[in-house]
Amino acid sequence: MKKNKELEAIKKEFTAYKEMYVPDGLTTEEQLKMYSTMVLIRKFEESVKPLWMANKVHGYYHPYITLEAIGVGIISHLRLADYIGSTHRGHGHVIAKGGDVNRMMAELFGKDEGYNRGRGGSMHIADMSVGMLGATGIVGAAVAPAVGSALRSWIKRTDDVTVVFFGDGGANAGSISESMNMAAAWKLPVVFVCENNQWAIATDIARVTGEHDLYKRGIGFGIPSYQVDGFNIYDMWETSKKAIERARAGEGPTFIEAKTLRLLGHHATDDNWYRDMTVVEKYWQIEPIKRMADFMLENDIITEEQLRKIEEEAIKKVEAAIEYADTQCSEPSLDSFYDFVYTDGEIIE
Ligand SMILES: Cc1ncc(C[n+]2csc(CCOP(=O)(O)OP(=O)(O)O)c2C)c(N)n1
Ligand SMILES: [Mg+2]
Repeated sequence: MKKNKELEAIKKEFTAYKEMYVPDGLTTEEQLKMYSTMVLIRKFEESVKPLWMANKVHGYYHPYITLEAIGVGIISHLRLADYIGSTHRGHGHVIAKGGDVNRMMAELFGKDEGYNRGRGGSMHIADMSVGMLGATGIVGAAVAPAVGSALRSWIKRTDDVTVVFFGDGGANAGSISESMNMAAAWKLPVVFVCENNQWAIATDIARVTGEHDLYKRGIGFGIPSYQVDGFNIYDMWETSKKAIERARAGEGPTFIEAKTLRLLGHHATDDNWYRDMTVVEKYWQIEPIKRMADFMLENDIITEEQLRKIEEEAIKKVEAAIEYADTQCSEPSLDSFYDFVYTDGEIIE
């Protein structure tokens, strides 16, 4: 009873809340695939904190936990030849685009077999073989290069699309407005995805932004703009479909504000001490994985047995990645300390 009351309260207060339904054109197979990817991201992320506490994983990391529906919902529309630009909270984006969890884990362990030969850590994972242009520790910095990627696509007359993610804090970077203006004027094939979790470290969006419905910024640039329930994968999938089709058809950019609420701390050791936790706790009821699982069970899209199997497979993959990074990979040698700091002067055409 208490639970239902809380849910009703969330529906009133979280204005982006939308009831779930299966959008036209979304197959059961695709739903299961998206669900499996969300679970893999969750298991990967859950494994990192204890590894960090055990001093196996080095450097900062920012979990994508409870944001899974956003990245997975849109990236599920992308082809291998499409591109994404990411944030400092990018593990989920890499996994959804088809990145290799073994190489990701090796990177977090600082090993030579990692994506950046152990030099970059969590915030710098890139994989051009799957169209992952890169995560970045500089907030908002992926957006202008992503518009550059879309410009490349226009110049070369290819039909690939670039999707770029940034947070509500990042949204205030001036370069994002400049990039949106240029993309709109030139009708570039890019989709702007603002992951509005309403917090930028310890700063509440209400303290730094007059207009909290961030999708309205896109409208100012003449870009079709939508606010999506970021906890609801079906809503994210349906809106993203329109956005990707529009970009691929050469009709220009779309702005998606995926509204959510950050439920964990900003990074590994941030315990959210500056927030009212009674507000935060109740939102776990609508976290995207449980919500999708409950919906699929209620609508006979999945069985309990299938759910269990998906979870077991994800855990196995993550355990194998940890085993790989911990026991089969090597520390970069000291001799290679200065490697990759400077180029050898070769000019890449
Ligand atoms: C240009 C720049 N300014 C400040 C920081 C420090 N910083 C790291 S994460 C962060 C907050 C980002 O908030 P948001 O964009 O909402 O993303 P979220 O962490 O909520 O996913 C800040 C200010 C940074 N990394 N880069
Ligand atoms: Mg934020």
